[in-house]
Amino acid sequence: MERLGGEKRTGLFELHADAPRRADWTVFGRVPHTDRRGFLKGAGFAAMAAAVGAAMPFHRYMPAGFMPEALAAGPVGIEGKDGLTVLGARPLNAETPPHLLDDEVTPTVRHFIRNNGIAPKQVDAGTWRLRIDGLVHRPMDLSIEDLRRRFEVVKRRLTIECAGNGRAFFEPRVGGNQWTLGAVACSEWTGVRLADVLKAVGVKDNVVYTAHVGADTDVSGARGELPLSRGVPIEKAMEPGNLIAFGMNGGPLHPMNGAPLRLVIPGWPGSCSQKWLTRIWLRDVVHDGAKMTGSSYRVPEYPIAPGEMVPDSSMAFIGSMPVKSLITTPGNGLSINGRSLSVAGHAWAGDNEVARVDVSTDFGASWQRAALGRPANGYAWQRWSARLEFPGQGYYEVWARATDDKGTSQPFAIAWNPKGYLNNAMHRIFVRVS
Ligand SMILES: Nc1nc2c(c(=O)[nH]1)N[C@H]1C(S)=C(S)[C@@H](COP(=O)(O)O)O[C@H]1N2
Ligand SMILES: [Mo]
Repeated sequence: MERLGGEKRTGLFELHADAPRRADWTVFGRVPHTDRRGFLKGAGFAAMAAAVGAAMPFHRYMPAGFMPEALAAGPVGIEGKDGLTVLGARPLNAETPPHLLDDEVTPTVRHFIRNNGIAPKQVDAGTWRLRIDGLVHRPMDLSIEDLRRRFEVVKRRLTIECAGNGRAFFEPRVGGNQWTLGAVACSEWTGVRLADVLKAVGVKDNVVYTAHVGADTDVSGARGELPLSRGVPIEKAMEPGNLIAFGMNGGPLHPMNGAPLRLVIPGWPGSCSQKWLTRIWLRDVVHDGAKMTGSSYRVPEYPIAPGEMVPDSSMAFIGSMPVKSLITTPGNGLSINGRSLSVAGHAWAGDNEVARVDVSTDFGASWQRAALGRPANGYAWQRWSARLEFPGQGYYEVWARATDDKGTSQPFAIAWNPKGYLNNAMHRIFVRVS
């Protein structure tokens, strides 16, 4: 099996990911003096058969520049991950099908991956350094051991959701990773409080924003270009829920989830939680790093029609993520014989808490209140469950709707916005009863 994410990504797949046209020529040959692909034969034929797992009887009908589906999605696994759907290989992005997110604490193998660039190849937790500088009284350069020794080490279950989760359901379609439902996770993180470290360095009075720097590199390979560098207002940074994390679910961080050190800033877009963290810079202006400016992580200030464009000046910054829930049991499309069914899932609400979850089996005509657990700690998602009774056989949909403690509920339909953020429409699954 070809693998991504470790150092085992080799052969034709890697070539396809890095240089699709060159991969094409390698396999198919190249029509002399042109950029056109030749025909699959000889060594190319054998290489393709090896890569897709069988000889290809109809290879001569394959369109030019065509990547076999088997290479695009099929036999690609990610080292240390299980069951994730790969949306893209370079940068690597992969989400988790909802029924695999049923655990109260998301196992590391199921935690989604959202990379804007290329992860650092060699990381060493022993020599890793974190610099905290800018407008501080005592700049610091800390090893992970320093963090452990100097600050209280805590364990917290923290929900991270990508702001683009649900983008795939936008109509009209918008560019970017086509996340469906699974760019969310609640792992148990071990680390130190960001606030404790900021207090130790002494944040100056004129600081308004943090700026986060990681060790990943731009896909173009351009040196010094950060694929992502976000920050948060200093008030948000000082909240005790934020961690500088070096542990994940009792083990190390997965290489694609930011090993050996990352921020976890729960409740806000996942992009605030810088992976492969090397520097926190304290600034007296709103940070203007990669994906902080223009329309990035912004939604229109006023309601717009789907497809309508908005000037950047009328786009508002996203802070807290909206209330949302997932049905993780059962999976979509179950057939049952009885008349009743247990359903369960999680709900979360950005900086807020979830106050209630309701479920419907009649397309929202009536609702039944689900049992809802308290969060294990602030910013952990909350478990909900319900027992459903169906009146007779047929096709049903189960809808789940969470409401936060401010009284805001999930909408039926998507509030369309140009960048495809914040889709917290209700999750629906179908069930056939016979
Ligand atoms: N250095 C770095 N940190 C990053 C990113 C990145 O591309 N580079 N992606 C961000 C985004 S957009 C999200 S949603 C979260 C996802 O965290 P995960 O990949 O561990 O699930 O990481 C954030 N931290
Ligand atoms: Mo994200």
